[in-house]
Amino acid sequence: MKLYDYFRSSAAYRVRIAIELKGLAIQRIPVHLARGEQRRADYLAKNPQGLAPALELDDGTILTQSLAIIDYLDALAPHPLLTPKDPLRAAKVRGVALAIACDIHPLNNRRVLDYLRERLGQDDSGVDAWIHHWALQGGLEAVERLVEPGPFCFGAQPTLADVCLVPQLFAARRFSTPLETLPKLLAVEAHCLAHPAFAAAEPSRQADAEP
Ligand SMILES: N[C@@H](CCC(=O)N[C@@H](CS)C(=O)NCC(=O)O)C(=O)O
Repeated sequence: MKLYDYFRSSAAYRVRIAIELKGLAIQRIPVHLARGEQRRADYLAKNPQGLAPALELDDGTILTQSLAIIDYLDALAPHPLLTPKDPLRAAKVRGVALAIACDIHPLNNRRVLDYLRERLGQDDSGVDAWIHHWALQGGLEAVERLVEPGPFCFGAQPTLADVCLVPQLFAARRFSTPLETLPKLLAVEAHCLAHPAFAAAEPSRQADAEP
């Protein structure tokens, strides 16, 4: 299998964490988002959304969307299972994962920020205000209230919620979003980053990493 990846992509980072937790050997193919490689015809033929990540299976089938890819990996390699079997726990874990992946992350995506700058004429301070507002209010500040006693988001084992949280906090730091209102999430993040699988998936540890 091949993962179309970019070291700084938080959606791809989610998949890298899942791969590392499950101990899978998957080749990484970097797609340089800052240089626009996601919009090249050869990549669009694989992922018509022009987004990273995408997972190419050995028979050439392409899977898109990080959470769909992680669900597939959970079915393929269920140890550890990232979405618990128990329906109530699964719904809670998905609630946090989807809050991050559907309601927070898309608003700080590259193409959205480019649109704010290039089409709506926002300067850096306007774009920063947008990023910080949507990351925190009704975003990570709500997630702070949804997580349960740790050390992970939902107890003693990592789940899809942690897999989504750690990359979103990485993105928040990259955008200099103030995080002091999120003590529980920062404690979960510290615990995750001490785990070898989370550490191996960190952007700075990837072969395509740049300063
Ligand atoms: N919902 C998608 C989001 C994918 C996504 O937005 N990826 C970003 C990087 S984190 C991307 O490729 N951005 C390129 C762009 O906006 O042009 C997923 O979970 O896979």
